[in-house]
Amino acid sequence: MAAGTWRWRVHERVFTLFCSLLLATLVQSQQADGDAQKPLTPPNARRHPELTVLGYVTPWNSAGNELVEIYRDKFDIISPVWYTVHADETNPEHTYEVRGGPPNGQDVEWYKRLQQPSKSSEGADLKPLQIAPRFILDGWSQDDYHKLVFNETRWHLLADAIHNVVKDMSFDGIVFESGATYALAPSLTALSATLHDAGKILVVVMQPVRTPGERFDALAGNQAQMVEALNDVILQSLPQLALVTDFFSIMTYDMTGPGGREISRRDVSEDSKIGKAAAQGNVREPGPNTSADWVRENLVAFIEASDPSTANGQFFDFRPEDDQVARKFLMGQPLYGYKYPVFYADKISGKIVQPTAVDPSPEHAMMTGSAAPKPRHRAPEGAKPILRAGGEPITAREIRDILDEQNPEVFKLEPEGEYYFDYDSKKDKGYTRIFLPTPESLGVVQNTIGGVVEDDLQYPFGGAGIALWEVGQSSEELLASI
Ligand SMILES: *[C@@H]1O[C@H](CO)[C@@H](O)[C@H](O)[C@H]1NC(C)=O
Ligand SMILES: CC(=O)N[C@H]1CO[C@H](CO)[C@@H](O)[C@@H]1O
Repeated sequence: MAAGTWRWRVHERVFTLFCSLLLATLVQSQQADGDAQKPLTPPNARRHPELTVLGYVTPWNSAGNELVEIYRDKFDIISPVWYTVHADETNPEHTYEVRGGPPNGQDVEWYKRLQQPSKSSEGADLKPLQIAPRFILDGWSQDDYHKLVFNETRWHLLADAIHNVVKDMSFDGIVFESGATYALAPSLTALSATLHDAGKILVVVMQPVRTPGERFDALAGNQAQMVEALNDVILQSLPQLALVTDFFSIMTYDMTGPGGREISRRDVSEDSKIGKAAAQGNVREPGPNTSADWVRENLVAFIEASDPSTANGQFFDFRPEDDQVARKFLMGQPLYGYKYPVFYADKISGKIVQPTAVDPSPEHAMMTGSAAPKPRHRAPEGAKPILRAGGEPITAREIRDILDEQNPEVFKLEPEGEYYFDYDSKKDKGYTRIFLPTPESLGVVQNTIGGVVEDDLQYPFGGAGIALWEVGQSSEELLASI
């Protein structure tokens, strides 16, 4: 493997690691305070109390409800993914229809409990959480968007349709998502006014900007231009949206996504079969979910784009106080892993190569029978993993089960602090590579966000937090580390 990865056996040490990380955090915050008088940070305290934390919860990973209650002091805003908004042309009286809601009565009791102040098991006061369900525009055609954008009557119809639900259910606000939010600033201004008049908050979901960095060169001709054009479209809507939005939830997860990413041509020999296919963009490799650098680039891009004084050709009637626009950007962090079916190809010859057997490991060499460790393999030296099929998200609990069952070698990516491992899966008929979030990788991203926030002289619009997608896919270890 490349330098910067190290061999590490999770199975025996995973618990020790989590404990030592927690300990390291405690020691660090003590040192940073430089004040021996201060009491020890309790283990439940947030690592970054200055960052707003939003947690998404979905009906399809229902463990999220309970996890939110156990770790409720880790959150400020909870967004259950419950509502869809439809453009219903057949009924002119109700042009916009909201569907969905809490799946059952227990969900209603759950969110009402979270809206009340409470006490932790140690007797500490727990503040009420804000419940802001997600409303997503579902199945909208280009024509539906067009009609909304150019018709002020419809801005108010949409705002009222959503607000009626918020009012009836006593929510604290909403998270708004659509496929073309960058074009909806006027309509969102009306929605924001309606919600703010009622004391509710508006969180707006935004696509991240893609900054392929060194991989930019590898993108064929106008692909790079298209990425830049889309980035511009997203960022140009920011000055206006920033005036009416309480928070943005930036989708900085799925950096690599189900399709993997294009293999870097530098990594493979040009003359090989795989090199030629790579030159045409036909070979894809798995990649990490997110990276601190990418999150930082996004945060800085969004902060700078939302400053009205730097906005091109835009005119504003008023300039809000700086603190009104602070703490707006909640950077998405994945609480799930990603699972990619792979095979291995030699970087030089491009030939398919088989994994190297590494077991039994020396300390287990004498063990036999059912106690003996499973045979393990690692990616061969000088080979690259290539996607056999699309990747898919995998929950932290499923990852733990695979770790328990397979006892694979786990490798660390520097400097992200992200981990991955490969294993041979009978069910998936071949090798699978899994990228997994860890307390350490979450911590690296949060430190990065915290660092940008502290730099508020350079960025007067600075202010940020995190948006966790999503709590039901997470594990207790991950939530404890927030
Ligand atoms: C705007 O939308 C309303 C409600 O659907 C509709 O009655 C009206 O005709 C529309 N106005 C225009 C100019 O299309
Ligand atoms: C932004 C990015 O892609 N970061 C890391 C991705 O993963 C590779 C290894 O697969 C690292 O080398 C990069 O730093």
